[in-house]
Amino acid sequence: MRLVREQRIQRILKSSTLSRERESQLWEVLKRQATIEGDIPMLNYERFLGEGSQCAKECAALWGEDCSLPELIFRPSIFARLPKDSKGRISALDFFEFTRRRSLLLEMKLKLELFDADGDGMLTRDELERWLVSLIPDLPPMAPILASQEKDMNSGGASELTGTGTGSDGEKKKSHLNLLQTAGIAANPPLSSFCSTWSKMATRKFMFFHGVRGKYAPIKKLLSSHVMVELLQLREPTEGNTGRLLENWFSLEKSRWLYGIFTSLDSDGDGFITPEGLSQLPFCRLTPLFIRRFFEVHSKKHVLVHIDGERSTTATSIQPGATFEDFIDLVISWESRFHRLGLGYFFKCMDIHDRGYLTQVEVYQLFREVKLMVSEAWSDGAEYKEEDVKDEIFDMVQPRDSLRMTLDDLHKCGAGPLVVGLLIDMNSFLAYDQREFQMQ
Ligand SMILES: [Ca+2]
Ligand SMILES: [Ca+2]
Repeated sequence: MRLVREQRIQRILKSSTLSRERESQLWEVLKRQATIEGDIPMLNYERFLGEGSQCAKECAALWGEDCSLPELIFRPSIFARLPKDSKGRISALDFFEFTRRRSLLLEMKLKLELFDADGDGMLTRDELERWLVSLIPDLPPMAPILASQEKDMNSGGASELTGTGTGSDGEKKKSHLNLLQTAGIAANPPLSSFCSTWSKMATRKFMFFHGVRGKYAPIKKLLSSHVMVELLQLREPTEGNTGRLLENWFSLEKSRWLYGIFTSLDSDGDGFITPEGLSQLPFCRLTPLFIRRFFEVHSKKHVLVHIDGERSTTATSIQPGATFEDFIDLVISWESRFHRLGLGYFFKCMDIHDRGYLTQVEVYQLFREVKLMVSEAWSDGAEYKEEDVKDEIFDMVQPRDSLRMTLDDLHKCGAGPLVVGLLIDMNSFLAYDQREFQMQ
């Protein structure tokens, strides 16, 4: 039964995919049917879908019989939706781009369905990971992974396993490797095996926004997600623009950069970051109060930590420990503070008494920690008054109840990301303060 379903999806996929060749044929048909205005091919409704028009028929012939795409795009409602010129015509290029996007979404839908083993419209974490790995050949910036895998195959196996070595350092690194592998993470992995870490990080982002009880993600939600838009950006040529790639969660550059941060913060290599490690994040300087709350709310695991004493004796202590997944969730939330879920992640930590709202006292307490950090770093923190900052924040948020700020208030006011930054991160506060200074 499952095999029949898979074969059916494969068949539709084959007839639906808009290959490069089909793309150029489609463009040729549209140009032929269009009226050229200046240099711009334009389509009027008669040419688009009117009686006797060949446009829809010729375009539909480019796809196979199993494909429903032509029926979905050659519709009066689609013509009505696209921008018009003064003569009521649409740009052939706009329609072409629209068709490409719809075609890509249909292709993604079918590919996701291929991994939905029980056909209930939901994917498990494992299925999502496998789907993401299957996309790698279609993502040009991921080419180095494929090239590295091919090189390893030709040389008869994984050529580099950084982390192995000789002597006690080598042993320590080996045990680190084992611990991380137990946790499903490859330590300092060679490019060829980074694939698994990449797909875990990629899956984490989809699950953060669309996971149901952290176990399943509905295909419908995945397809309409802003996370999918970000992933599909990797299908477009980037022309070596590393800066742009570093902004994309799914790029190799970004995932290796983040993985590098985790391994450097996990200085003893046990697969966990302690509160001290988290205070060394390179992209923000979190307050001790926030860090304590992070471990209380989002990461409740504890680890045994070895501390080298003054006389080279080794003491141990039990400390909170954040896993790679905890770290990744923190980064996803930090980058998604504009989104209600990202904001909610931080709100839970800032809500010190777990009451669902922040009073003026809590905002005061939170900012006092930022001020202390500024004082320690620059010895001029005293010039900032907790009362003033607290009032400024309540002015920005304008909560419905003037004495209690809820997540709803924070999300609706539009200043949520800024408020979170001002209350938990010294760098955000200093950047905001500097901006005000420059504007004076
Ligand atoms: Ca399923
Ligand atoms: Ca550690």
